Order: sequence, then structure tokens, then C-alpha cells
Amino acid sequence: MTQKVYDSYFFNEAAFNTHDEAYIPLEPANVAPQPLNIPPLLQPDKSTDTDTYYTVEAQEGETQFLPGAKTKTWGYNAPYLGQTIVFENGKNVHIDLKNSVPELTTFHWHGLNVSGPIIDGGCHAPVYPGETSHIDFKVDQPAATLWLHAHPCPATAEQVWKGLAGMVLVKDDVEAKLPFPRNYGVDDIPVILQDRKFHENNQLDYRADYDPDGAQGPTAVINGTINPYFDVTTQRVRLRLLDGANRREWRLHLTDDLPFAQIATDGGILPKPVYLNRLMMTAAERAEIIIDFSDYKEGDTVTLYSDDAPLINFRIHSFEPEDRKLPDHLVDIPNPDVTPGTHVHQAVMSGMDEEVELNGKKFDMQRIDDKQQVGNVEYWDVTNTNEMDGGMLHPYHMHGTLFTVVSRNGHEPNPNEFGLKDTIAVNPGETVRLKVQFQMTGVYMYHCHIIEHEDGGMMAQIEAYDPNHPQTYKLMDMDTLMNAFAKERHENVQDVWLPGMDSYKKMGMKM
Ligand SMILES: [Cu+2]
Repeated sequence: MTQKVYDSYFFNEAAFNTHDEAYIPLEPANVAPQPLNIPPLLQPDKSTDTDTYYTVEAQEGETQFLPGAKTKTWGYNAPYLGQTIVFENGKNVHIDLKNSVPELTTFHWHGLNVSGPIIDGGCHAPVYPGETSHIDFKVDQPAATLWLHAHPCPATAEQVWKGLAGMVLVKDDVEAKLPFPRNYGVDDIPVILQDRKFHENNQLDYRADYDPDGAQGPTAVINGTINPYFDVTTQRVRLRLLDGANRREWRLHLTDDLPFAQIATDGGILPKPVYLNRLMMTAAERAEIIIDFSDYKEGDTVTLYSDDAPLINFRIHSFEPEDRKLPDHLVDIPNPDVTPGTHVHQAVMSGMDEEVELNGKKFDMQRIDDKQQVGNVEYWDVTNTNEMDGGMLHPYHMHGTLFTVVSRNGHEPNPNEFGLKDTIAVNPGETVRLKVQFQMTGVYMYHCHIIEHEDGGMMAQIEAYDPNHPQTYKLMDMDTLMNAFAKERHENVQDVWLPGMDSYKKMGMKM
């Protein structure tokens, strides 16, 4: 390979999660190697040339993670995680959102360009147990790897921990013409990176593992598989990586420091492939990489690691040699000028543990924190005020937009940040400048994606408005949600425990 190969994780080592006092290293699980689970593709209920109809059901299930007892889990059309949903750009999509888990949930389309606050599926759009909501939208964005996850405040962390997360792919004609592997499950592989702790009788116990800086577990669980291997039968394999963990950072590298090409980030394909042998992912980020196994032969194994923990063993089988090269240029990323006369928005993430805040406040679902005119392109400065010594990275996510990264503390972004993104890791002491455009009116949340931080209030919301068509929104309130959780759990409302509550309580604040 003659291209420049970056061998850096780019982020400040002093702030890596390995330095947290509460850091839980990954440990090998006592499980025989198992084939990597490939979530099936969700079949539409009905499909025409222009419209596709789906039912997405949040359901309870049981999963055989470990020998012995099965683990009680939740998932979307699956016992754990979800069936993979594929949207085609330009199509009208109609989805029944069915809640068959025993408490209220929401269906958040992370990275999908849909209107908020209802279709987007944040905290304002609960679906109660036994009920079905319906959403309609038109897919209007480039090919990308997105995801669906539960987002009921302040219980997002617990529901994702139980399994309510799945992969969503957008396909389009531009991606279809590029020389990428795209045979799902054969050379185009979803890779959902998570960690869990298994307690007595192999069960999850979220409350026992709760940490206001993010739940962790010592066992890597990849697509719901522990100690997975994947049988490589093609020279090139594309991995669609998703950090689906509540908190864990993944510092990915391969056997022999084998370089790979990153071809896409959160919001779609990068302008050009970026060659790396190190890749760091923070919570909710996605990266698509292509690994070329041409230097390996049948019988070899190439391992994907995070730090020193093996995640997936790629078992090399015989494959047809190919010499398709990635072009130097992949796609054009629109880079519109900032709308004249607009101000720079601020999103300041401060604190750790229960003290996390955004712009000096904890989240209030009844409060609109900022406004931006729909269609405008405006700068956002996203700051992490943690100290480098003892501070942590906060992955900042915005609903309702795919942004571009302008600078990090005034310097050029990392080489793999020149595509459209919806989640960006911010170093302690750093300000990342973004260009943000909302294409649809609505109310959208923005927050740290360490899920316990968002539940704990490191979150705010913005109204994207059209001055010619003012709208009012009926926003959800915490009392309604708490009363619903109490009823569903057959508890008194004052006894209900949800992950974010401790953070408000400790700060003497009302949720
Ligand atoms: Cu955070």
C-alpha cells in the first residue's frame, strides 16, 4: 500500500476511558468460539416502487450468550438488538412502531434525517406497552450506516443495555456505483460493539452496573455474540462498525497492524478513503472500513482488537483474488457557506458523574434551549470543559441534522472527519466547531452520547423554526412519564428508579 497510513487514534491519550477510576477492562469470556451473529434483514410488510411498509416491534426475549441459563433481553423484531433495517433513499417509508415490552419506550432513528420531536423518536414520543404508533417519512439523505435505539428519558441507558438497539442502513445510487463490498452478511458486515456484565444465572442487572459516567461490563458482546469468529471468503470485507455501548470507547486495530481503509463515517461516505491502522470510536459513532486480506492465506486468522482485548477472529478461507482499487475520490460532501448575520451557537459540556450539564443546566424536556432557522447554515462551538488531567471525552450528538466538522481548537479536524457526522468526540479542554443545518422544522435534542450522561441531564433541545410558518409543540413532561413507569412497574411513583434520576437528585434538581 503506497497511501499514507495513519497510525494514531488522534484523541488525547490522557482522557481515554482506561484512565477512569471505574474503568472495567475487557476480559476473555469462558465461551467456545461462536460464529458472529449476523442480524437478519427486516422484511417489509409491503413494498411498492415508491413506498415501503414495516412493523418494528420492541419485544422481550431470551438470548443464549453464555453456556447455561439464557439471558432475559429486549430487542427489535429479535430477542436482542434488532433485525437490520434497510431504507432506500427517495422512498416513502411507513412504520408501525409496536411496543411489546412491559414499559414505555421510544424509537429513535439516530442519524436519520426526519422531523422532530415525534418521528425522530426522542423523549417526546413514548409508545406505551401494548400500543402501536405509526410514523411516515421520506428518506432524504445519502447512503449511510445509522441505528435505531430506545430514547425514553431518563431510562435510555437501561433500555439500550437490555438490547433495544439495531442497525439501520440507507442505500442510494451513488454508493451502489462505488467499488465497495456490499453482499450483506458475506462481505458487508454489521458490527455492533457492546460490553456487558453477566450476573447470577447469566442475567443482566443494569442497576447493579449503573455508573453515572456510563455502565460498563468486562465482556465484549459483538452483534450479541461473545467470542465471535467470522469466516472470510472474499479478499475484501467491509465492516459497518457501530459503537453501541453505553460508555465504552473502542480503540480498534488488527493483527500485524494491518491497515484498512475507512470509507464512511456517521452520516455517510467520506470524500476520499482514509487509510489507518488505528481507529477510535466513541459511543454512538459509526465507521465503515474495508479490510483487504490479500496478504493472508487459507488457515490464517486476523484478529480485531480493542486495546489488547480480542473482539472478532477473522478466519481466512480460500477466496478469489481481486485487484479492485478504491478511487482516490469517493463522493462530494456539500459545504455550504454559513448564512450571513447568524451567531455562533454554544454547546458546553461540563462535569462528570452526577454533575454533568449542558450549557450550565440539566435537561428539561419542557424547555427549548436554543433556536435556529430551518435552512440556515450556522456555526456551533461544542466545548468540553473537563480538565485534561482526570477529565474524559464526551461524544456530542445532535438529532435532526448531519453536520460537518470545521475545526478542533482552530486546527484542522482529524483526517477521517471530513464527511457528514452526527456524533463527535470532544477532548477535554477542546472546542470543536461544526457547521449545522436543519432541513426540517421541529424540536431536536442535542447531548452527550455517553448514555448515562444524557439521562443524567447533559442534554438540551433546539427548535428549528420557519419564520413564515410558526409552530407550537406539545412537549412531553416528566410527571406523565414517571407516572407511566410507576404504573407499568406496579410501584409507587416515589419508588421508581430510573438511571438519570440520581444525577438530578444529587444536584438538588427536579427532573
Ligand atoms: Cu458525556
